[in-house]
Amino acid sequence: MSAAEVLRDTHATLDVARIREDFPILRERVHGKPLVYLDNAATSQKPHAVIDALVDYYTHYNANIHRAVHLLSTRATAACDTARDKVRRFINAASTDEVIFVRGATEGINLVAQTHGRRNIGPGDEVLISGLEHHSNIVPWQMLCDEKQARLRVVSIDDRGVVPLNEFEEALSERTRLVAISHVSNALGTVNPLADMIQMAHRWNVPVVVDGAQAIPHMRIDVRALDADFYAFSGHKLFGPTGIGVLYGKKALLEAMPPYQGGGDMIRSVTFEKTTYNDLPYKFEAGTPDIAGIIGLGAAIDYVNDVGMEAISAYEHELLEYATAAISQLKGVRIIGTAPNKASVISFVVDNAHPHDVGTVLDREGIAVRTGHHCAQPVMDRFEIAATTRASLAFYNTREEIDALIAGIRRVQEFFS
Ligand code: C6P
Repeated sequence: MSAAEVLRDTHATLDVARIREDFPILRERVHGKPLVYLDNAATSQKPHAVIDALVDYYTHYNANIHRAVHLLSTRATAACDTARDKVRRFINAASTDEVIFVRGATEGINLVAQTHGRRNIGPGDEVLISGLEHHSNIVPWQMLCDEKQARLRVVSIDDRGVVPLNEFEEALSERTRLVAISHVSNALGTVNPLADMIQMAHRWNVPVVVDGAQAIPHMRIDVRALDADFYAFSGHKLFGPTGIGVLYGKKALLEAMPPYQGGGDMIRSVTFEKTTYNDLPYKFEAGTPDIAGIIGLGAAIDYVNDVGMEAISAYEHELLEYATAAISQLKGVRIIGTAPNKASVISFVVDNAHPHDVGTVLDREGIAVRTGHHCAQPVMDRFEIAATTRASLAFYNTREEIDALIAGIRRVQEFFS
């Protein structure tokens, strides 16, 4: 089905009024106004299905996993196994061995840096990133490069917030040992042409780590179609709980990597002389995992599957276009990040008003946006600004909420004129 067809279909299938009833928080009032939640890139709201899954676990079968034969423990273990398979199917991984539970995208990227990175990167080698990256996909590589006397090489973005593909290709060389790239920028919303980038890197036999934190809630991810070597994301941006995330890795790469942390569950046997490690995926999951988080993430995936990812993408695309057109018409407001392919994020600056003040005025109107550098300071530097106001969308947002945002921005302008 073409995007246009999906879009037409969406109006019939994506019943946003009905969907909103699944999210109890959307009925909250803020400063006496109905909540307009446009901070979904920071964290998304949770449907009843996720909240109920957490309550159900803690109420009926709270127990540690992989450690006991009693009924509660076997039930909790089975629920985590089921959730891991839900993740596998959601991202189309070949095996559950390739799905590592971590705390979030940040921990997933650090895991790769500290294991694969420390083993494979040496003096003079290069790690290639882009100018779009979140601090989580910069600092771990900086730390690694400092330790190994390697070089962190950056492909700059253009005035629209696009990573020029030719410059990306030219930056690859026999010195490149790893590429780390975001799928979608959290500060600008740019969607990178990931499949092309991965192909280019693979021509040099360079593995690619994808920061998928901002892509996973908005588009169908197929790690095998992308041929991604690693793909990290956070559950809380996917309508699941905080504290749980996923690192996908190709099995051969994960098998060749040393463990990240030592402790319970990641071992097969321990003596004071020698420890042998567990099989994948447990080799990378030391200690009691976030059991409730894993179960909640599984429930979030079921929920998203029920709504339908294609319908979500099409609806959000339409909403983003509506919001972009409306904001573009406001005099004295400049959108930062005008890539032709964007997802869910609109960053903007308002003349004569600091983004924090914009955020504060909008908050008084019940509108939640994020203001600041969005943990992407180099992106702000590139545009020679300190901060932006960022509205970020989810499939439960509506055109009426965008209208409320526009009215809120007008109020900001009145305030600071
Ligand atoms: N961005 C935002 O408001 P964690 O904190 O591990 O769940 O996700 C980190 C992360 C990594 N990469 C990208 C592209 C991200 O957007 C984020 C989180 C939030 O934009 C909080 S800073």
